[in-house]
Amino acid sequence: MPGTVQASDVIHHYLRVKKNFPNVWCPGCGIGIVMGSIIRAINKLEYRKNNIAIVSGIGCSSRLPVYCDFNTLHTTHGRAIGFATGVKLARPNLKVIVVTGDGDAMAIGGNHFIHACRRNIDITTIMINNQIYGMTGGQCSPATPSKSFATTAPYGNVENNFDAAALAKGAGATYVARGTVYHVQQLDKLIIGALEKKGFSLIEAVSNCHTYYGRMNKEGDAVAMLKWMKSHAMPIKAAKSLPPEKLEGKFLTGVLWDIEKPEFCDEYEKIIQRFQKEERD
Ligand SMILES: Cc1ncc(C[n+]2csc(CCOP(=O)(O)OP(=O)(O)O)c2C)c(N)n1
Ligand code: SF4
Repeated sequence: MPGTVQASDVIHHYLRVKKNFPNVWCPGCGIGIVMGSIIRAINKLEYRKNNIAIVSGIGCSSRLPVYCDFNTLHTTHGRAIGFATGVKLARPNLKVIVVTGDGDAMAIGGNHFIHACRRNIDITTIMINNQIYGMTGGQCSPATPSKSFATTAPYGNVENNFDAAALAKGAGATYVARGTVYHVQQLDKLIIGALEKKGFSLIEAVSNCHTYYGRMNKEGDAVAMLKWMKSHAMPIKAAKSLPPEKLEGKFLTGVLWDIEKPEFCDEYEKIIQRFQKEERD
């Protein structure tokens, strides 16, 4: 059923309520908030459910598509973008969305991630960044800040973390944005922007894993971690007019990068058309 669904019907229309609930997430986990944002964005854009494919790897974040009533693929750890690339090439008319964790996307799946950016294939990747491996018990990921604690870093992380959004921009993505699970209305808008963009888009959704990251780093419960997001996120537009000292310790949110570039499936189709024409002539 296309069209905007009444707010009271959204949960039954878009979620596999009877089949897959209750969910596996800890009470207060931010992943459910991201799921709400994705659903509201899809509802607002009036996409038909059957025209959407959501693909994920393995992790707490990657459980998200399991609960959603679209075409869904819950694949192997780190391989979501690889599977999604296959889906997009076989069915270019589908709106393909990847939901992944910072470990799934940046560690084991890092290579798939950078090359999907480089190709500029029309996939929206929503990377839920909770700064840790949640599902397997709180090990370090490439997003775990240096000096912070994890089960694999009981004396503090000695590695440097990197910025997934900056990596996506450098690797060739055309739309890169960052939001948080505290700033829900902004997150909805960023996801709408990403879905409307033709090309590879990344949304980094900063989320809380209070069960592991919060507890090990004495950042408190879900509410305390949400308050931290509120006080440390800085909209990129506001940041432009502020001196560096006011930006100390803050992270930028909003649309960080938005450019136009030829898209991979379109370019690939041109090659197919060219060879088919040559065969006919
Ligand atoms: C090939 C392979 N290696 C490792 C694992 C174990 N594993 C499952 S989920 C996960 C980490 C998930 O972390 P992240 O992607 O950050 O998601 P989160 O659980 O934090 O949402 C790991 C290492 C696996 N399932 N398969
Ligand atoms: S372990 Fe962390 S990421 Fe996983 S459901 Fe619990 S709070 Fe969320």
